Amino acid sequence: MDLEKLCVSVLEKNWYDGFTIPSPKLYPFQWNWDSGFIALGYLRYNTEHAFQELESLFKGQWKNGFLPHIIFHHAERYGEDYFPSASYWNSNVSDLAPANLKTSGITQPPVIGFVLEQFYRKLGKSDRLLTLIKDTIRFHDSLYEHRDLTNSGLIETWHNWESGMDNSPWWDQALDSINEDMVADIQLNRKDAKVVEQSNETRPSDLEYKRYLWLLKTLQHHKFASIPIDYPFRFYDLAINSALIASTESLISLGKAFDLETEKLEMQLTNSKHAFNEYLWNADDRAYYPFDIVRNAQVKMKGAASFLPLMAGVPDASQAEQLMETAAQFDNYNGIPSIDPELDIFEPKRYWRGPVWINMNYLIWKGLLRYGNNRMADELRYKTIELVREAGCREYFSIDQNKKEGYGGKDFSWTAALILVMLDNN
Ligand code: 2M8
Repeated sequence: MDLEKLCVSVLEKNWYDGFTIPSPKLYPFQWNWDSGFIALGYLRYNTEHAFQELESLFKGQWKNGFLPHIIFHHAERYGEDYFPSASYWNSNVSDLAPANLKTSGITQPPVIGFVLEQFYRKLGKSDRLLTLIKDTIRFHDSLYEHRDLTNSGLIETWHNWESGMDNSPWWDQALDSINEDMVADIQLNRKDAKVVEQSNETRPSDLEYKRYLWLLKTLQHHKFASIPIDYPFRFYDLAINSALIASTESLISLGKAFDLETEKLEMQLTNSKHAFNEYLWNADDRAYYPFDIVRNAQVKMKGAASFLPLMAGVPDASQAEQLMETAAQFDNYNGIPSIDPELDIFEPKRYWRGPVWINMNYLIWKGLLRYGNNRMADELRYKTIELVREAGCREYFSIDQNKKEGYGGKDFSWTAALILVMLDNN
């Protein structure tokens, strides 16, 4: 089938009465950053769906502006089809959670701001867009208010699921500190391992899942609003903070177009960019790394998210040049691997521990264009499109250029949506 038609058919198949599931059976609800990418795809051919996608997402917004990572639409019927389920999350431990809609209690990289700038460029002003802009500003305010505990200018990540890169080796040391005794009482009812082929090679292990649930339970005990003093998982994550900065920048230009007050956003942008370079840039390695707040150290492993600051305009010209040289080390792969293949912990098929992801390739492509590196950008775009043409709209892919195969979920929505964007070359 023609690639464009294939991508549209995946999005149509996954459209559920106002929102899009990331992948049939594996992810049967609405996910936060997935929806941002998916809306970009709809913007190419169905702008009504693009609006509805984000409007459905914001139905899950909490009273303090927080935007959770999963919205369990129709939980009464399907709530148990995913693990951890709507009832396991039990977001209503917080009075701030919506009364009539179940959600998770953590968030994901805030991509919506820069997605909305694309809405504006394509469709101009509208009341619907203005409502989404205001909702997104409330979301950002909630992050700065509740997740910047030390006034650093950066947002803290309290769960590996928040980063979107769930089992990245970046989090190993923090997660390993949750020992087997601590998770002894945690029961699993995993659905993912039953849905995905070769799940023992592709999905996280049971012990890893128990640790994720230990973090969930601890946050739940604190109503998802604070952390205990000895909480082991606190990071300045690259994806969350890059997305936040790019989105803040977009909200400033949108704010100006809609005559909104932008002074606070401008202050947030300046502080965050400054702090990003202070904490996350490694001049010796010419790369950005996540920062482990508990252990007060950068986690020195390169991976696709090391290059996301480009699309947020974080590096200055000299840093950008060095960073793009570092990225060139990965020229011979199907895109930028989620973790450096030279490292021992690299795993070719396991989820975020090595393979190529289309959202990362897309965001890095945007970053390369932003810094005028059209040659690298064009190559990455071409490779990404050809990979999906051969392997289909899978969740993620082999890094090996001689093996264009995909793994994990099938009919994966953000792969389909972002390929539509890349085919459009815009
Ligand atoms: C994956 O994460 C979920 C938990 O949020 C899971 O594994 O069950 C990640 O790849 C995440 O980035 C993505 O948003 C989600 C849905 O596609 O799946």
